[in-house]
Amino acid sequence: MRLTVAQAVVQFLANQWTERDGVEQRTIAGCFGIFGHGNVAGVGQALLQAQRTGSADLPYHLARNEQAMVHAAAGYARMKNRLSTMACTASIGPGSTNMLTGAALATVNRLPVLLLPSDVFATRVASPVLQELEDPRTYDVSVNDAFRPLSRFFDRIWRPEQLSSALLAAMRVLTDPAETGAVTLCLPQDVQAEAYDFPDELFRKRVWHVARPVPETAALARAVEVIRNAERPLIVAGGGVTYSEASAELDAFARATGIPVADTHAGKGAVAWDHPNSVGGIGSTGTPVANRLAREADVVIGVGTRYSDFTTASRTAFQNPDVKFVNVNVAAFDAAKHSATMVVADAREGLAALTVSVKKSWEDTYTGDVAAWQRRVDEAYHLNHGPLPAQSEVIGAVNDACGERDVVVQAAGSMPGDLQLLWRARDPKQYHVEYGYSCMGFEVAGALGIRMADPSREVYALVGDGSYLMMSQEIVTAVSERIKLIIVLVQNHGFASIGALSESLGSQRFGTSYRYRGDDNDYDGGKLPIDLAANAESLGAQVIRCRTIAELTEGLKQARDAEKLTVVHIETDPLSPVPSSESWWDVPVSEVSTLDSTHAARTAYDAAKRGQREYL
Ligand SMILES: Cc1ncc(C[n+]2csc(CCOP(=O)(O)OP(=O)(O)O)c2C)c(N)n1
Ligand SMILES: [Mg+2]
Repeated sequence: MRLTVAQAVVQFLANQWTERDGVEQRTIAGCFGIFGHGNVAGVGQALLQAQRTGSADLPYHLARNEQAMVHAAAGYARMKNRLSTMACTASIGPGSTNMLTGAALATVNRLPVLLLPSDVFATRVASPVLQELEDPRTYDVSVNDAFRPLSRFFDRIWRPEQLSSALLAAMRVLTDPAETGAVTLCLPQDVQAEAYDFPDELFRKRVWHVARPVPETAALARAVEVIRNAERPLIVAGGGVTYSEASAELDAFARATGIPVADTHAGKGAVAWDHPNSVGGIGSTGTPVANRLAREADVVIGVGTRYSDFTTASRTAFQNPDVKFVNVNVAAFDAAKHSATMVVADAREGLAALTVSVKKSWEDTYTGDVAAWQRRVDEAYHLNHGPLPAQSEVIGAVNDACGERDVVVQAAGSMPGDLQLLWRARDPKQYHVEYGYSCMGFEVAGALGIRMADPSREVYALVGDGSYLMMSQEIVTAVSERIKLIIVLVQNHGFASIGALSESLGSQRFGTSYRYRGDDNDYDGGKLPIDLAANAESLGAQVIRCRTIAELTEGLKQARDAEKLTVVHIETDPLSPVPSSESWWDVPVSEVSTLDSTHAARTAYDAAKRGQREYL
């Protein structure tokens, strides 16, 4: 089949399918993009031809920022439990490097995205072309080499002959649950337009079976032995539980054994918040109940978790001197963490096979505490804080407004921590907090991808003013695509999160508020005359301005009933209180300083650091 390289890419992608548990879906459901001279006549022409002639089904979605379109693809992929994702085409130079942050986010979160950055001429006839980086030491480098460490598979298609094997490798990595992440195929702009006789077989329908690796019998026996002898076991449920759709198996295992289930950001909702064995989030932003159980645990059963520093409270969470880990994970890399007894397996298969016949009345050790904790959550939801409401009340109002299956989206600021602590998740796909890369600006773009992945669910993006100012332009994409989102814009004039962190580390909230520069050369000169609600309105959103929680509740109802994208704006008190996690996070404080505040923080830091340990 004589096609250009770009036409062949489009033709190929339209014929890729994933299959798990007998259900097939498109591996690449569509293509986000922004055109420039690097891709307009190559990939752009191929997408146009596919659309006009119906030769290939790969719908095109014009984004407003390349970083954001990768976030949208990542949100889409997470919502689809990594069984389907989107491709992203960008022009050469800045268009492509704008995708780097998105690539990192996808790879850190183990989410498949297919990136097609354009690249400089393979023939070099016109070098240096517009936006080409010149390296006097070699002509074999382009800005796209920056994707290498961020990608789980990276290739550059210098010649059409290289395309087939690269495409097949890309699909294998995207659909491998242990290896998946950003996959990058760089397409030089001249090669995109170059014709070649591709073999017909390249374009046949291909089905990529997404594996559910089963545990080795001997590994299971070792794991059962450790769990059987546990006195204070604790389950840590990570994102792998949700991706493998193992909620029923986790529920059965927890009920049968009575072992408490704590969750990470990616695992929240794997069992519902009011499940009899649920003890809420674990780690730096977890609940005091889960963190108390973690401190005492002698056996930690990590399922589908990569043990980030937030999960382990920077390795202070588990304080039992004899603590042992049993890790069920599809990736050996994660299963091996903390010298665990490794069960390398799909979470669902692993949990189903883990039959431990001991049941002690472990429930007695935590159900009372959980009930008391839930009363504290109720209080935080209804603080009556004033004059401006507290963020915890906003979270409560959104939690009340959310239907069982609706989705809340967040990524950075003070909200991920507050959500991990306070959110009551009822469905495995409800809590979409991107806390692997915690990337400001993910929220609106991610929400777009999430709603595209499942239009049957309302999507609530909680967006801080910092995140909003960094990247909110995908509101325009959503408006133009007629995709309804509910965006709750939380205005607190700067970084509540980093402000509080700064203060706790002796840095006095330096440089963390969005205010006028004042007399003492810091930003304490009063609120800025900015109106983010008006900004959102100008981008085509319907906007509801709320001053109180009662107004917010009403606004959220209206937003839910609305047909079009709605921004609900509320100002909150950045200093409002939240219950403590009774945990720690390692952020080093200056060892020497002429400031008393830093000195005091360093003393506290040194003391906390003594609780940090290796699990060997
Ligand atoms: C892209 C990016 N830059 C910087 C940071 C570091 N950071 C984490 S939270 C935060 C402030 C977020 O402000 P806002 O969205 O207003 O949330 P708030 O802290 O007020 O809740 C910053 C700068 C980040 N996570 N991501
Ligand atoms: Mg803020």
